[in-house]
Amino acid sequence: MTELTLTTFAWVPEAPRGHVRDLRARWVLEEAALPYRVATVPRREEGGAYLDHQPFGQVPWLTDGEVSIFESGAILLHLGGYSEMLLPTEPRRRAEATSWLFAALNSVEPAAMACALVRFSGDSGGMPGRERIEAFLKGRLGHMERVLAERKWLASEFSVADIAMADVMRVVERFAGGLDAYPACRGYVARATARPAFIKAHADQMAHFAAADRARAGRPQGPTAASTTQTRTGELT
Ligand SMILES: N[C@@H](CCC(=O)N[C@@H](CS)C(=O)NCC(=O)O)C(=O)O
Repeated sequence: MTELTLTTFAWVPEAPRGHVRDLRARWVLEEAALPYRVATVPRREEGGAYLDHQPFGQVPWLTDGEVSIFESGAILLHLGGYSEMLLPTEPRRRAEATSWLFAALNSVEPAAMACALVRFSGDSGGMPGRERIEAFLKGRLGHMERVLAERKWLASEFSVADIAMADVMRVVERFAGGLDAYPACRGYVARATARPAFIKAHADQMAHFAAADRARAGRPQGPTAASTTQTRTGELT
């Protein structure tokens, strides 16, 4: 097997910790028990090498030997290929998993992000379009509530679709109004995030940024390139 390297930011402020999208990649890597290392880029780096891997200057991206993949959904699909459970090969089951994966990223995440952005903007209620944006998210969550009231996972078994959907719903819970009105969605997030792979992935991301805080505290000024790497054991080197 070739070496898997996941690249994320060297450091981010407190607020997004636990939600930086490398979490989705860490989660699938842990579910599939794949060894990997973590590499970092500074948050605002500009220039060829970075943009060659992630054309929007974002994280995460993954390299699998010579293959470089950006977009968390594409990373989930790529790594799901290493696990029959996470991305089944039987056509009907695969279609279920891929449909729900795209639903998470294409039908629910845009509404969640729009709502979170409105709230981050500090708007106290007067922003034009706010009600529409909130209604958009409510509509999507209403449909997800109906679906999740009747099933444990989106496809027959836990799959890459659940990693994406549960992570999107975590954003709703924390940054976009919460899930009080959606008990089935809330229960689904609780089920997904109780999985040992999520717990490990989340702890590793938090430890990664805590280590970056310590490194910064020992330096006179802000973020610069770091070459932190991290193994599945969570050790920083
Ligand atoms: N659609 C992308 C979104 C990636 C994304 O938004 N990454 C954030 C971190 S979670 C980022 O890099 N933000 C900095 C920026 O957009 O400049 C994916 O799912 O991978």
